[in-house]
Amino acid sequence: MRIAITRQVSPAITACELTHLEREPIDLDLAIEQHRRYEASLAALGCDVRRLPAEPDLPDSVFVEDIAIVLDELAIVTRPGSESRRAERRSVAEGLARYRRSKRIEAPGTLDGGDVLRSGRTLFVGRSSRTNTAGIEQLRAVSEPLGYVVIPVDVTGCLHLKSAVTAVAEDMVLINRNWIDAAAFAHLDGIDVDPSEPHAANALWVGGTVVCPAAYPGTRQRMEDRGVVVEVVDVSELAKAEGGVTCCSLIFEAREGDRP
Ligand code: CIR
Repeated sequence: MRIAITRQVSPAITACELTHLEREPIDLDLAIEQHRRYEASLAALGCDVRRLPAEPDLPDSVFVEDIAIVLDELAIVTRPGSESRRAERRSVAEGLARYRRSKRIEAPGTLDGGDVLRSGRTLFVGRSSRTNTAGIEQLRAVSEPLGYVVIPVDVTGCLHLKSAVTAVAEDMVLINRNWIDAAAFAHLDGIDVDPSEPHAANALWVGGTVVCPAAYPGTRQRMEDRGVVVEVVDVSELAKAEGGVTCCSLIFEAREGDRP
């Protein structure tokens, strides 16, 4: 069974962290409705969607991806690079406890889940404004004994590694080469985003389908031309908070013995 951990949009989202975007008004009711439809898409793609308790006072708490890395063997609770997001950890750690044992990233390390892209047993990790070398080395120390290989990737033009590259099939990535050092992905098949849609590389591959924002029809066409099956969701309001489609869930396989 595939689990998708989510959390409802906080009414405080209007005070979210912003790094590369100018603040724009967010329609809260629409954001909540778009998030509900996003969850419905995940359910339709075979996920058992489980909502964490709401955190109404934490503006970015809908973006659960940044707070943990869930590997098959264990969960790693991150230490987000943005101090305002560190209080999100408690309830994420509690919510994951039934599925995995966990480790934590400790100071001085910082790591956002949005900087970790898993491809098989490889963990590409963005070195970004949110994730530092100490955080990457702690992730390496925890995961390499389990058989993972950690590959740091410099992120220059965007918030997280997964703002610029995501997996859309087993050996295929959707990529914006202008924002990262793309050399690490040279061995994988690549689909470049439509040049007029630089933010389109954040897509969510789940159950053989790629969930992609309605705002990027050119990139969607490029994927369909390559045989990728796409499901479109409108996440315009979450995008104003610098969030994409990977950010709003933690998706992993449940294992036998997990408590329901
Ligand atoms: C932040 O700046 O932390 C939030 N406003 C957006 C986080 C988006 N998360 C992600 O890309 N994984």
